[in-house]
Order: sequence, then structure tokens, then C-alpha cells
Amino acid sequence: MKIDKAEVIVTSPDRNFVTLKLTTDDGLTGLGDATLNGRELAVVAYLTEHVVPLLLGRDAQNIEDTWQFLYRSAYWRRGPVTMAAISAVDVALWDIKAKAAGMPLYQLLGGASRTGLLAYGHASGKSLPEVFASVNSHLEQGYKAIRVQTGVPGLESIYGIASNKGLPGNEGVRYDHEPAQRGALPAEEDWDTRAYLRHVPTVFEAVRNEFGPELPLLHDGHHRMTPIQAAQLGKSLEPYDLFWLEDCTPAENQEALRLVRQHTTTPLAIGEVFNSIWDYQQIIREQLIDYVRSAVTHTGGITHLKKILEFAGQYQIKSGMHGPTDISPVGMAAAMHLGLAIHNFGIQEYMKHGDKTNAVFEQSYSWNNGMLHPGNKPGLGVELDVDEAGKYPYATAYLPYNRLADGTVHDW
Ligand code: EZ4
Ligand code: CO
Repeated sequence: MKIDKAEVIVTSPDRNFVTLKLTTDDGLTGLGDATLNGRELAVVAYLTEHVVPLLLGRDAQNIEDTWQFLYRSAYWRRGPVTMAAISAVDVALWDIKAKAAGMPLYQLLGGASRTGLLAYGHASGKSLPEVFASVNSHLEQGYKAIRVQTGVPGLESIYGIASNKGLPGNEGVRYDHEPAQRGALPAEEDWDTRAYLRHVPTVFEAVRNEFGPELPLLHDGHHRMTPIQAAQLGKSLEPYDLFWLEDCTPAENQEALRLVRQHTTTPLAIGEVFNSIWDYQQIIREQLIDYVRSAVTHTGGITHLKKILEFAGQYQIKSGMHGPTDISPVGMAAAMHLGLAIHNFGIQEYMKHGDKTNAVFEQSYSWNNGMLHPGNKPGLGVELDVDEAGKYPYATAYLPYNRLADGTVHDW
């Protein structure tokens, strides 16, 4: 079974997505997600210029060998662009293998370890009444776990607060939280860590009082605190029993989590911007985290993330795969197959895609009563409608960035 064709498909229904489609000489197709939010075309070039020519004529069955070949033969290892490209190849090959076997992918990964995947959604609001309304709306949609992001008095525009403006071209339609914005330059947002640290615990106290002790609540610090500030936040949130505090410090310095860990029992999740097992080596071995945030899309595919999660399992660390709208339905399906199969699944982030996206990517995964399931079609269970995709050409879009009151650039 040889790889006969490799196409890189860029489409922008609601937002930009990069998809790799592999076709074998016996006509089987496989899809892989290669979307890197705000840097999409770098992965397109990496795939088109340097990976596609190496794939043609290769045996589609040898997934591990292809992974090692792409990783080691490049000489230049890791990095988000490289690892997103390798991931797309890896997932497309798993899709093909599972289709050839006539099985949903999770069966090839060992079969189902559970009946479905607990998923969390993103509630947010600038003010407390808006936060409550958003939590209520998520409960009505069936979510059984909810991330809460709040505005901070004095700050105009910050990460994680859903915009009621909707996306350009779709104004007025709320598209949950979609941080990338179309346009030639990244939007500027503002930040003040002390104001944030004062305000967030008051919001969690109010949310716990309103919604009771059982509802799993999550919060994302989005890399903006110093280690001691993160420790302070973890400690001040302890009474509200968080499921996790995510990305409390910048991802580059993994030792920072030692300091955070010394001061708080709030569970910690990190890793959405990590791209290999080497980013996790120290923090898993030293048990500095509780959840691995990597997405299949950004961490070298099923083959590599499975190794990370097996390593994590030795320390009772669980999965909490990244699932924002910038992970395409192909990437989401891959996460669901892996999450259903592994023993140490924790929770899956799940933000619904827009209608245009759902028309481009036909899905067989389901969302029922707060739980996700990848479905039972052979392969990933996602197909791309090329005609629909062709309606939406790439549109330049960037993630925002932060400045402090004095103009200093800050982590976003
Ligand atoms: O900001 O996916 O937990 N989720 C997140 C996301 C990220 C975006 C960046 O592309 O932090 O909203
Ligand atoms: Co995050």
C-alpha cells in the first residue's frame, strides 16, 4: 500500500484550517490536521516543500517508521511547525490504517476504555451576571464540566472572554471564544496581574455559591503569571475546589512549576503549546502537573502523544487534551479516538465549531449529555468536502497580544 497522492488543503470556514489528505494507490484516503493558529502558512510550506515529496511512494502501512523518518531525517528537531506537520502525516496514516482494517481508529489503539469522554466548555463574561448566564447556558447545552474566565475591572479586553460581536462576516453571531482575529495585524489587549489576582477568587467564590460544590470548574491562566504569583492564585482558589488551573506560568520554564507545587494543592494542567515528550520529561518525572494539555495536532500525532500519555500514566497524571476551535474536526476526532482508548483519560476540552466548519468537515463524532464519542465509522470518521472547502480561501488572522499599562509587552 503506497502513498500515491498528498494534498495540503487550506480552508477558512469561520476560521483558518490546514488539512493534509493522503491517498494510497488502492484508493484509501486519510486526513490529518496541521492547523497552527496564526502561523498556518508556515506549516503549509513545511508540508508542501519538504514533506509531501518524501511521502510519495512510501508504504502507507509503516506509521512508526514514517514518524521516525520525518523526525530524525530533518536533523532539526521539534518545534511547533515541524511537529504539527509530522502530526498531520501521522494522523492521516492512522486514518488510512483503520479504514483498511474496517475499524474505528480507537479499536486499533486497543479498544474503548470507557463509554464516552467527559468534555468541558468555556463559560465567560465581563461581569458576574454575564459569567452566571454563560455557565447556565453551558449547563443547558449539557456540559458537565465548565471552564470559567472572567473580565477584570479596569481591563478593557482580555483573553478568554467570548465576544458577542461574532466573527468578521458573521457579526452578531456569538462564536464562543475565538481569540484569533482576521486582519493584517494582531489585536492588542491589556493586562494587569495584580488586578487579576485580586478579582478571580471573588468570581470563583460567587460561582461556587451559585452552582454548588459538585460542578467541575476549570480556569486558564494562559501563561501570564510569575511562579510566585501562580502559587498565590493556586492557594487563593483552593477553597473553590478547581478541577484544574491551566498554564499558570509561561511554558518555557518547566522548573517554575516546582515553586508553584510547593505552595498549592490546586491541580495543575499545562502543555497546549508544548510539542514533544521532551517538554514534559521533567514535569512528569517530578510529578509537577496533574494533566497533560497537548493536542494530537500539535504534538506529533497519535504516535507521539500516546507515548507522552503512557509515560504520564506511570505517575497517575491524566490527559486533558487541548480542544479549542483552532483544532479542526479532524484533530478533534483524533483526540477522541485516543482519549477513548487510553486508560489515563482525564477530560477533553470541547468548543463547538461553527456551521460553515461543520459543512466542510463531515463528522461522525457525537456530543450527548456532556459526553463525546468518536463514532464507529472506519478510520477517524471525518471526511472533507473539497467543494465546500474551496468556497473559503485563507484569510490572514493573528492571535492577540498583551501590553501592560506602561506599554511593556506581556505574555498573552
Ligand atoms: O488560546 O487555542 O485552553 N485553551 C486555550 C486556547 C488558546 C488558543 C490559541 O490558539 O488557551 O483558547
Ligand atoms: Co489554554
